[in-house]
Parts: sequence; structure tokens; C-alpha cells
Amino acid sequence: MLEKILERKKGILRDIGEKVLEGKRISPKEAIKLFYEADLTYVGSFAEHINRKKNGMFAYFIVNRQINPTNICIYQCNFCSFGVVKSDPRAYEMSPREVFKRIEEAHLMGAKEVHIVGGIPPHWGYEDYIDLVRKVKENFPDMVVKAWTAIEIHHMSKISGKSYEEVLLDLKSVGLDAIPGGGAEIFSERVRKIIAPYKATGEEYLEVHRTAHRLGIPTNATMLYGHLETYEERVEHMEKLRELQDETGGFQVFIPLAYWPEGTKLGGKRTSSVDDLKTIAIARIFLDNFDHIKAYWVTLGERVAQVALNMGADDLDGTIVEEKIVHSAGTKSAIGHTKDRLIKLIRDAGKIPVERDTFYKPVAIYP
Ligand code: V47
Repeated sequence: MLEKILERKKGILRDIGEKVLEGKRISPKEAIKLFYEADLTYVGSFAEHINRKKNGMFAYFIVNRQINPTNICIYQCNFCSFGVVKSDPRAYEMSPREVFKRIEEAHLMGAKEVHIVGGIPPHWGYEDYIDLVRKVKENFPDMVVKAWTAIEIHHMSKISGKSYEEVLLDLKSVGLDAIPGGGAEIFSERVRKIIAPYKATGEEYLEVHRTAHRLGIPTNATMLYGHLETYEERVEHMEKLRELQDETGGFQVFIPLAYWPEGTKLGGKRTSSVDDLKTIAIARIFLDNFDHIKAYWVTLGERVAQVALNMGADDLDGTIVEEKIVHSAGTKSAIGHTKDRLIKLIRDAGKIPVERDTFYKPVAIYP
């Protein structure tokens, strides 16, 4: 079928298709060409060809719980409507008891992972971040703790005077298992200056992940798209991730995050479903050294995420239970999903559902 599609193409699109069939890496220039000139069925078909070679007919999900302990944040990024200042009436901060109640619930429903990220409150000290991980692990030793983005780790390094390595070793010693991909936004300095002028730079984000990989802590990578960035800047972002992955092999998954504008200072429009699917497909083609591409149902919506499972993506994330960051910005997705619902979404996409752990080890297969 792909050969038939190729027959009808000429020039660079044909060359790119041939490269993919031969299992060769495409260049940044070629990825940019795909954004501008290829149609969705073209990129989707080639992306799915690669996905099936890597993951067969399997599509993954995890029984997990997100916890956002506070939305108080010193950074006030323009694209974010989750983070607020302490005096804002919407500001909240969970007590350790409230955090543990959520983890207990997650434990009872069979969750394998807690994903903990929040704002960066001015009054939190270094030990607050360390203590939370320590207490979670002491109380729930079997639970995988995926916590604190590179932005939080950079901040912890700043307030403690410790290096990234020292911070990560402290976190690892109290039970941190993995680092989520949040905070990457877009690495382009031009755009970052406008949408997130105060938070860690792209280079700092990459350095935190590089250090984590060296210490044996697996991490995820994200890209926030659909705001001010160009296609060239999306590809530049993915190129930096591909280079780091060549160096370390420590990334588990790439997660393109579609921008939701509601309530943000930046404003703007929602991306189209075609843009969302093309971005996932091109990521699958370009990031040949990533095993997994996540169709995050919270930003994409369940239906587009389901189509994405046929256009290069192989993972839906998880049950989540309570998501606040993208819901503050207007996503209409459910707040959480049951395991049965995720299994049905995957089955209806024509794939075989695999419940996984944080590290993509299968926990159960639902043929
Ligand atoms: O870093 C913030 C993004 C991220 C908006 O690692 C927004 O497995 C859309 O990183 N519109 C947090 N997105 C979420 C995240 C994540 C989610 C699921 C799994 C994993 C993983 C990581 O949400 C932030 C930011 O890039 N975000 N505001 C917005 N208005």
C-alpha cells in the first residue's frame, strides 16, 4: 500500500517516503517539508508503518493518578492558566494529608504510578520537594513516583545551590523513579522569550534530562505546539531531543502537547485536528530513536487520540483521575478515565490494549 502511495508522489516527498521504507533517518529539512507539503494521509501512513515495526498492534495505557499539589507559581507563563500568584482567589495548596488521600485512592484502584507536578510556590524550600517524594515512597513503596519536571529540578538547584546531579541524587535516594516531560514548551529562544520568559531555558531543560539519564533515571519529553512557533521551530525542538536521545538513550516517550488558549494571557486559537495528527505523525517519522509516541488524550480529546493510534502513536497515557493544568486552559476532555474506557478506546481504534508500567513493561494484555 505504501508503495502505491509513493508511486503517485514526485520529488522530495517521494524521496522521504523511500527513506522511511528503507528505515533511514530523515533530516530536519525533510521534516519541515512534511509539515508544509505533505497531506495527512501521506504522513499518517508512513508514521504508522514505523509504529507497527516498533510496537506491532499493541497500544499502551497505564493505571495512574496525576496530583498537582499546588497551582501557586512564581513564573506566570503567558501560555498557562493553571499557575496563579498566592493572593489569587483560585490559589490552592494541598496539605500532605490531601496528597496522601489521593495516593491512597490511587493505590486502591490498582494504580502503578503517581505523576506529581505543580506550580513553583515562592514559599517552598528545597526540603519540601524532597520530603514529599520521601513520604510518598515510605507510605507506598510499590508505587512508582514520576515527579517534578526539569523546571522544578532547575528551581531546586537554584534555591539550594546544589548542582542538577546533587539534586537528582537526593531525589533518587528518597525514591524518585522517573521524571515527567513537562516544562519543555518550545526550545526556540525567540518564542520562549515571549511565552515563558522567566523559567529555565531549553538548554537547561535538556541538561537536567541529560543528567538524569546519566544517573539512570528515565525521563519523558514534551513539546507544547500551536501557539507562536513556526514549523521550523517545532522541528528544531524535536532535533534537539533526537540529538540528546542519540547521546543517552534515556527518553522513554515523546509527547506533543496541543496548546489550549482559554484563560491564558497569550490567547490564540486551538490547533486543528489535522495539525494535531500531522504533528504526531511527523514526530513518529522524525524521532526514529524514540520507542514511543504518546497521544495525550487530555489535550487531543479522546476521538483524535484514537485516530492518532493509527497514525504513529502507540500510547494514550493513563486513567489520570484528576488533571488540572490543561483543564484550566479549557480542554473539554474528561477529568479522568476508567481503565475499561481506555481499553475500549484502544480496541475501537483497532489496536490491542496493553496495560503498562511507567517503564513500558507490560502489566496485562487485553486481546
Ligand atoms: O509543561 C501548560 C503544558 C505540561 C497548557 O511526562 C499546556 O508522561 C496545553 O507535561 N495548553 C504539563 N498544554 C503536562 C505534561 C505531561 C502530561 C502528561 C504526561 C506527561 C509525561 C507529561 O502541560 C506543561 C505545559 O507544557 N501546558 N499550559 C495549555 N494552556
